[in-house]
Amino acid sequence: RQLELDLREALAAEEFHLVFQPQVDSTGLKLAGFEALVRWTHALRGPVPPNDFIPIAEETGLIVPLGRWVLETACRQAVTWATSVPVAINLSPVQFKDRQLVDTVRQVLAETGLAPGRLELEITEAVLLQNDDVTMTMLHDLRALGVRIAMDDFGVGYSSLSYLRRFRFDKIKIDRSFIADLDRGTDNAAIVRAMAQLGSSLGIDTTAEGVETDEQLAIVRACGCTHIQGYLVSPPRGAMDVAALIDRLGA
Ligand code: G
Ligand code: G
Ligand code: MN
Ligand code: NA
Repeated sequence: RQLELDLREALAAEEFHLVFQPQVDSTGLKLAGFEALVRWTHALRGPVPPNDFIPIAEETGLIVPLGRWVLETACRQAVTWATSVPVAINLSPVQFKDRQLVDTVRQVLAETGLAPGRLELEITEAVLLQNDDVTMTMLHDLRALGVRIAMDDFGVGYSSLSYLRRFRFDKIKIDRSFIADLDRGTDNAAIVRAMAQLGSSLGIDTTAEGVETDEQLAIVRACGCTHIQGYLVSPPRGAMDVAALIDRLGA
């Protein structure tokens, strides 16, 4: 497939860049971190959505070098920021098939000088679905490096609750489908409240993803979500705009 061939060359051609979306605490709306998201601008096709190329990168294994580039670039940019909030990156389940993953993270932290506590790794339930000892050992080894581990897209998988039992996450990110549905009926608020209470009982933060309106903000705050992320605060922005976001949101 053409996209696969192009993907192979895109890394060398520097066609990727990162955008950063702020995460803020739900009461003061003060900066609490940034999530880095990869973007691909194809020389001929223009922007290619991650939902189109990430699956191909996963099928072909290209997600391993691409993921390393994301990690390196996010860390290198985060050390230049005038804030000490963490930067979060997304890790694909396929990256856990790479036995070098832990070493790569250790190396990149050493090379860039980013404090390990400022790196957050977002994983989805698909990682834990590979319920094998190797994956669990890798998660514990990553944690031992001092990085933070967040459960992304929480609530939409098969057995979210059992995964919380298997690994002590630093953060739960409530999938944005729950937030989008808040305007439609009170059951959805009850579910978000239950997830926030779960986080609170476990002593971990809960981030409501995809908050777009003041009404949604009011509801997730009342539900007890500790943090929010979404277009209401800011869409993901290029590296050049991060300084302005830090100024606007404090840190
Ligand atoms: O940024 P956007 O909403 O278009 O991202 C679409 C999907 O692509 C999301 O599920 C997001 O987690 C994923 N994604 C974005 N950047 C990365 C990345 O660097 N690595 C991986 N594995 N997934 C990413
Ligand atoms: O799967 P993950 O949570 O990593 O995906 C994050 C994606 O969600 C990013 O691609 C980002 O562009 C998108 N996103 C962030 N905030 C909002 C929002 O408020 N509304 C919508 N629809 N998408 C959002
Ligand atoms: Mn994410
Ligand atoms: Na998510």
